[in-house]
Amino acid sequence: MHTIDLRSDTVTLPTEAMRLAMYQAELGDDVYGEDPTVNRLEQLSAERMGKEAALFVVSGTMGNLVALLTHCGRGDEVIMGDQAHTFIYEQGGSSALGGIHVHTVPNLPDGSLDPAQVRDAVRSPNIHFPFTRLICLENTHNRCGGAVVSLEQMDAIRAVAQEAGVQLHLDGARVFNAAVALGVPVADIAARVDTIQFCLSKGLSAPVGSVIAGPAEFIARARRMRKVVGGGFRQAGVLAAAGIVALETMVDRLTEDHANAQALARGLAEIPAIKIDPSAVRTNIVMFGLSDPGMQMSTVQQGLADRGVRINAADAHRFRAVTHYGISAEDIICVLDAVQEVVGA
Ligand code: TLP
Repeated sequence: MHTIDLRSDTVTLPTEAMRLAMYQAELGDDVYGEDPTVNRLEQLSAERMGKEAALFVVSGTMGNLVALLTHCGRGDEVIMGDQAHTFIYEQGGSSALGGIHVHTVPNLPDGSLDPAQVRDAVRSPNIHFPFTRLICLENTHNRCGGAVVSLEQMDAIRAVAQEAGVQLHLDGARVFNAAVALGVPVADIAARVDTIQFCLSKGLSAPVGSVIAGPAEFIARARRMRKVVGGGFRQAGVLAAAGIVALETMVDRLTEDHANAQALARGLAEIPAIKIDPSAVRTNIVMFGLSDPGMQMSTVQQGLADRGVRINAADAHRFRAVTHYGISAEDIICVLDAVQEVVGA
């Protein structure tokens, strides 16, 4: 049976061109700064982001952790959305390993933060309070259904950060999806923040890796932080090679994933047992629920799995389906047939 795996865009496999580039990659010891392929990926990433420098890391989680550890010392505070991936899905790593105090403000359903609430959350100088050092945004926003935070919404938070003398970091795990959806160069998004973390291993289909980009002085300190969390990864050019192919060849095709997500959302909206707002689907993530509260999500998930369709539950009320390289328009038709069969039964 052909499996249609919509659990995440992290399940993407490297392309032929990536495998070839990995095989042929020129390598060296990256801890000595001598892996030419890693150096090329870092330079290309910095250029694409419009930043001075960049650092290759193992994962998005490591990228956010290293960025937060570099921005904040023990007892410093970071403000982020209460639906942020960094808050919910990264084991509280910045608190556990860095003693960083996380202060959340509610995410709005469109993935943005209310500038007034962020301004109120910034601490005034007072012996009772931690120092606010950093604000984090996420674009696209995972738990808000792949929502795209607009440049204007980012500018509003940037203004708050600048006024408060606080740095701004972006969890841009899917920032290329945001750029494609907004129709702007990714550097226009990165220009709104001091530092950014983006993933090569999601929609861009590289097997492993993320990149942090920012000022050269920040990246030099982040490189030390990456080492101390075990991220000095030697002949990493074998992975960076795939990342270069990802950046050079896999960005423009994200429009296909967005179109497939749209088709899935529109199709689901026609099934009475499914609860979905197709207009909320902007990129490659489709969140949907069940109209009948008596219907068990686990039963539906299993029914789909039995038909070769894999999806995850985002929470107790919503499924998440993610389109990606390897999911075709025909697959979407099969998924809709399977959903119809399972929930219509
Ligand atoms: N998200 C994964 C899971 O961890 C939930 C997924 O399947 O979506 N920031 C954002 C916004 C992310 O969505 C993710 C991964 C990360 C950071 C962490 O990246 P990795 O998995 O590379 O550590």
